[in-house]
Amino acid sequence: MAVQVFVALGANLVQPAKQMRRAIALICLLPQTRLLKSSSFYCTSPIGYTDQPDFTNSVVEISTELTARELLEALLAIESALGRERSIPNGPRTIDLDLILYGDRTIDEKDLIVPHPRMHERAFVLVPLTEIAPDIVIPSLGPAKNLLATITDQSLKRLPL
Ligand code: PH2
Ligand code: MG
Ligand code: MG
Repeated sequence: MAVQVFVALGANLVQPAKQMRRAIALICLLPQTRLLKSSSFYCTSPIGYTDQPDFTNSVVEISTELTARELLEALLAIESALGRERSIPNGPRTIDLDLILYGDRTIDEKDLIVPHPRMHERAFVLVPLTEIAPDIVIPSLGPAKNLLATITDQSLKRLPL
């Protein structure tokens, strides 16, 4: 059965917007998967480890028959194909693809926690998410819009298409 899934994209190295477009094109090629919606791209200040370039962030909605684990593996393979290296945790990257919501499921397994454990405190996820899914509810946490309203200190700018 197909499940509605949201994936958050982020990049801040080597032409970030180009990396994001490539990643979306590769997501479209995944088996048993259809792209439903793609948000605007946003320029966002780094959260956490701040000594790095601004990020480009977006969110896509897909419909997939892949399991959450299969999709996670596929997203990691796309990250590798686009040259992702993991040196500094939360540091600069050519592409980061995070499985943030898998239907209304809650998953807590090794390397696979859904909803993404920090998405509710990150405007760079919630703004593009509510752009394409204004009424989305995050399991156990409530409407994404209400969570976004509590975040006041994170700067982000929508990029022209
Ligand atoms: N990703 C992180 C840590 N900090 N900050 C912004 N603005 N955008 C990101 O995608 C991001 C971040 C870890 O994945
Ligand atoms: Mg991430
Ligand atoms: Mg990640």
